[in-house]
Parts: sequence; structure tokens; C-alpha cells
Amino acid sequence: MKTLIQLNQQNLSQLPQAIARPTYDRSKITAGIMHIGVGGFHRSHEACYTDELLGNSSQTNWGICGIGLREADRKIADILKRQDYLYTLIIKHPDGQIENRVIGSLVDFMLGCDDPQAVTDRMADENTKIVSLTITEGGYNFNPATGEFDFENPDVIHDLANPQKPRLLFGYLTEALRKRRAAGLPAFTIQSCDNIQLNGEMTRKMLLAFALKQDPDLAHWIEAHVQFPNAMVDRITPVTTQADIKTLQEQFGIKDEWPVTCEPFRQWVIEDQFPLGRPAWETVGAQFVNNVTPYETMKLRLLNAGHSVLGLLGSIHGHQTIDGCVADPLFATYLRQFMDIEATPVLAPVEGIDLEAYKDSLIMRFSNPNIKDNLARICLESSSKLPKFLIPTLNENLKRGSSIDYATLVLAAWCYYSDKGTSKDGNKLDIVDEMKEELHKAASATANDPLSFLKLKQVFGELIGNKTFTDKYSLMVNTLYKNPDIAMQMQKLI
Ligand code: CS2
Repeated sequence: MKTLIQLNQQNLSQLPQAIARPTYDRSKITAGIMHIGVGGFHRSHEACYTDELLGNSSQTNWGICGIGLREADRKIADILKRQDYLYTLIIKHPDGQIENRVIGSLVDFMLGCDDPQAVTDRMADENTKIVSLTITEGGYNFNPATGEFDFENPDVIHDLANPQKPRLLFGYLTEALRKRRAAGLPAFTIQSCDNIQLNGEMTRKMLLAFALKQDPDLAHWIEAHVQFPNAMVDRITPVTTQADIKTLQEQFGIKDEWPVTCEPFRQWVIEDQFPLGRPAWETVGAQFVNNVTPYETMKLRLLNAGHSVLGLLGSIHGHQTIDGCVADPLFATYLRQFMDIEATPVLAPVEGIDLEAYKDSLIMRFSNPNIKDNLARICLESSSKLPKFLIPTLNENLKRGSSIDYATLVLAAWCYYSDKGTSKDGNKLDIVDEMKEELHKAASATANDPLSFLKLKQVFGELIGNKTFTDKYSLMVNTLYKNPDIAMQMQKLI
């Protein structure tokens, strides 16, 4: 076997021609951005836009310092360090074409659990202008039904008592902002990149709730000085597989321990509130608008909800991937009808966007046969996704007296999935959810009480009190428990 080229700064010039690489001098780049949560999505999205920007402009102060807060982030920390923070982005087109591109915008990485003070010091440094976040829907630490900050979380209790040794994001931000204020420096901008409606406002509300408990005076300063632009972020980024790592080795002789794969499409719509300046991301395709809400709602309720619809129904049916689902005419029709009949009528018009064309493009993106987006990824943490992606649509249709069938069957399927943990043929499903135990417990009482799953108020809110909904849900869940042939119930609706 030929010797592999270890991906790192020194070896960049030895990479095969076919691999695009940073054209700028990385040694001159300083990190004006600190990013918390360096998962696949950050690396296919913000880091990719920023890499392009650094290549196109003379701005050198917008590199990114990645931050992991937890022990679980050690693996990425170690790998990136070995690779001088470089990694390969593998962009897979539907026609089989593949673009490989080494991304250079990450220029440093810090692990909070090793030294929280070093992280808050760096955030408090005047060179840090933006702290951006992808901490997943669950990371915002709010009770989904009430929307309020969860003070019962043991890590929050710890952070309130130990300001200098935080564990969670809000403890870090509060401590860093305290240091900045003490040093007489202006506040950094906090930029959420998660799939949450009004993600900036949500970050603001949660941070203020925490800070108010820990240090009310500082909370008022944060309220007056910190900006939290809302944003809509989009790029389908499946989990990296061993096969992706092997292909880079076999085809190009590159040793990259953790590349990222993604689709060619990407979108980033941001509210322009960056008092300390920002990268000119609009020069590389991001869009700055005054009000991001309509874009966000559209994306969450069509793309993300569409994923959840396919993910839960598809898992029970025995499909493995999103493209596998949309290649099945029953699932493709069901998805489109869910979008047309239930999701679209409750969306506000989006300036400059033709919703029909947007839905067509989503189905094209989902069909990309080279993006093997596993349903296990889609279904993970459903308890923090469905309250944001699907339940709002259901609630609005209930208010209007409109169709709720498509979304209700998904919730019935989710109950079955959480209870049995298998597909209809008895194949085990890998369920990963912070609330896995509670979900399983509530769902497993369904045989005696068809509404038991809905008693989880922090997920379903007041849905259990709505008879129109519970009548339909009981019928669907009972049918599913008698015969887990989900396709039969889907067929009845289309
Ligand atoms: C997915 C998203 O997690 C999910 O359920 O819907 O990760 C989705 O792929 C991205 O938001 C695409 O931008």
C-alpha cells in the first residue's frame, strides 16, 4: 500500500491536484470568531463559507477558533490538532460528481472541560468579535412546552454555584461577558446556527434567564449590550462514515481522520446585527435580511419537519436513508402531501421565494442518491426536534380546523418507535434521545391507555387536551399497535 499523506499544513502542497485547498496564508489568519460545537454541520456550513471568504478577500481577522465544551469533544479536538485544524469537505452531487476541498478557516481549537478559564479568557479577549454556536436543539436548555429555562438541570445548578468553572454554554458566556465588562471591552455578538425558530432570540432569552440568577447586574448589561442575530442555516450533512475516510485514502492517498460529507446546496440567511463587525459573508452567498423569521419558519416546517416525517415513518417501515424513502412512491407522495396540505397553508409568504419551487427543490435534495443520510441521524433527539419542527404546524391546523392527519400519524409512529424500538419487521432501531427513558416509559403504557405517550407535557404541551386531535391519534396508534404496517395507514391518507 502506498504511503498516505497525513493531512496537515506542511503537507498541503503535496495533495493531489484534484483536491482544492486554502489559497490564503493561514499563518496570517487570526480568530475573530469562536465557535462552540464543531460538529459536521459547522464544518460544512459556517466554516465552509468562511474559508471561501478568506480565500476571496484580504480580511485576515475572521478565522475561527473551535471550542468543545465536553469530554465527548476530545476526539475532534485531538484529530483537528493533529491536522493543524484542517479537514476535507466532500461535496457529493446528485450526478455522482464529487468535489473535495480542504477547509482552512479553523485555525485553533480549545477544549473547555480541560480548562474553562482559558476558554472564557479567550472569549473575553478583544480580538474575539463573534461567538457562534451549533449546540443542537437540545443545547438551549429550555423546557419545550413552556419555553422557559430549565433551572433543574444539574449542570445549571453546578454552573450557578461555580461561575469560574462552567460546564454549559450559558455559564461560559456569562463568565466571558463578565470578564469583558470588567475589562471595559464591548460585548461580542452571539450568533446561533441551530435549527430553532428565532434562534438568536432564544439564545438571548436563555442567557438572560441564567445570568439574572447568577449576577443580575451583569444580566442588565448583557441585555443592553449583546446582539443576538437570528439566522436560518441549511446544508444537509450526513454523519461521516468509515467508507468516506477510506475513499479519501484509497483514491487520493490522504489520511484525514474526520472529513465531512455534504450536499452541494447551502443557504444562510442572517439578520445584520454585528456591532463589532463581521465577515463579509454576503460576498460568498450568505444573505443578510432585516427579518429572518419567514425563512426560518419555512425551512423548519418544510425541510426539517419533512425529514422527521420520513425519519419516523420510514424507520418503522424498514427504510434506512432519506433518499431510500423518497425513492419509494408512497413516501414521496406522503411527504409532498404533508407539505402541501398541512405545512404550507400555515406558512406566511416568504419574500422572494416561490414555495412550490422550494418544495420541489427539497424533494430533489432529499433524492440525492449519494447523500446516504441515515434515518438514525434524523430520528436522534426527536424529543427536542418535533416540538420545533412538527408540533407547531399541528397546533395551527387544529386552531383553524384544518387537516392534521399527516402529522398525527407521525406522532403515533413516534410512540410505536419509542415503545418497541423496532421496525415493523422486528429489526432493532438505534434510538438516541436525551429523553429516551421517559419516552419509552410513556409510550409503553399505550396498550392500556392509548393517550399515555401524550402525557409528556414538556414535549406535547397541551395537545392531550384537544379532543379532535386525541380522537384521531388514538385511532391511529391503536391501529398501529394491532398491525405495525405503517404503509397501510399512510396509503389510506394519500
Ligand atoms: C435534520 C437536519 O437533524 C435533522 O433532523 O433535519 O439536520 C437537517 O439535515 C439540516 O437542518 C439541513 O440544513
